[in-house]
Amino acid sequence: MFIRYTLPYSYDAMEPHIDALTMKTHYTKHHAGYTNNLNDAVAKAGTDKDITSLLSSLDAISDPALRQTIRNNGGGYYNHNLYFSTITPSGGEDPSGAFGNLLKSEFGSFADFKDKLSALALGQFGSGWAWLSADKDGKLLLSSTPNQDNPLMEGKGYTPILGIDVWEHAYYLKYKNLRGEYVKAFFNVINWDEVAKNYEKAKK
Ligand code: MN3
Repeated sequence: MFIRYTLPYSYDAMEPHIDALTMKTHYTKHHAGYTNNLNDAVAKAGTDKDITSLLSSLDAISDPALRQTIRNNGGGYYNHNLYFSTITPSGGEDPSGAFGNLLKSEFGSFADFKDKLSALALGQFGSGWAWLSADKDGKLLLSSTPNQDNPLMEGKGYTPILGIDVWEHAYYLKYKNLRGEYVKAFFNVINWDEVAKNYEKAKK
């Protein structure tokens, strides 16, 4: 049975960058919904794969409707575990250490990295995500996906290590149509220590 990531902070912890009602609704309604639907769907499919294997091998689910349900809700489950585990009330600093240096050497500067990831978040038409991912060799990739898709499903060996949720449910209560303001604010709550840990895990 898949269990949601347990929040180590309160719903109002990300104020003023992400408002408490959005956090609460996002976690207790949206994330809970994806998790429940995923658990129902894997019971029907009779699979006990872990979430990474499941999303990396969706083609193995023969029933097309069930495959789509697992894609949407398994993606939602995985993506939101990542989202909620890579934000912190004490964010806002540029990433330091080895991972900070890696971003600089890969993208020119942290500002350039931020511009590129933000552009993907803004350019994603409709609901979706912007991603920073890594492969087993430690190569980084920036991308975006629609719906609850993520780079695991693309089969190119990339694991997402940071995702910006640009579904309207992630920002509309506070930012309305101003997705750009939300994306800017999101950089104030990124937990770079966790992202760096995810990078190390992706390399294994
Ligand atoms: Mn969401």
